[in-house]
Amino acid sequence: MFKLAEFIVRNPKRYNVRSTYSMAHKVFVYGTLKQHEPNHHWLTNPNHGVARFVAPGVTKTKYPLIIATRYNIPFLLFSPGNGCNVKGEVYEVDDVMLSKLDILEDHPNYYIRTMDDIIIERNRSLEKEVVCCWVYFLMNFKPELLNKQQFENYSSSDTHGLPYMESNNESTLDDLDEDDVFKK
Ligand code: PCA
Repeated sequence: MFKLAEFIVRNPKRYNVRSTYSMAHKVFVYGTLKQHEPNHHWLTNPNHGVARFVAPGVTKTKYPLIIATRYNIPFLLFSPGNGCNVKGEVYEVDDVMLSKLDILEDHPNYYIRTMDDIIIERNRSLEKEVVCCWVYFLMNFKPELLNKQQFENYSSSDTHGLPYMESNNESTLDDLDEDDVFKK
């Protein structure tokens, strides 16, 4: 039964259905999940459910986007008003994909997934729209992280020289100690 439902969701035109329920979540990604970045394959893996690119987006509120830990992981620090209006990409995802992303981001132990306003331009029409999306933030972080270099648009291979390090674990965060980034 589940397999049939999944097939219908993946082939909505054939069955003349709109899969609005299962694609109910919008996620804004700003780090390794973006196109051409090291974890983008999580969004395209058919075993992870469904993700559909909606548009490039930018956070309505400014936040510090930093790179930290020995694995050079990008983090959006929950410090509204500091940093930049951060650039990223908005995706619509189904329940299965959202649960897979939560595993990668170790939500709610490491990143915390929170709703936030994202500004997008649809169909290059230049008309801006604000959409509410899930975003993976670091909360309760060490204040020293605010002294790190802050970015507007993350890329692992940028001139900062801090490329993201993969780990053998499903989530790289499994290899880290919590006190690497969190307040004691
Ligand atoms: N992955 C998530 C959060 C940070 C990261 O590397 C993202 O791309 O939005």
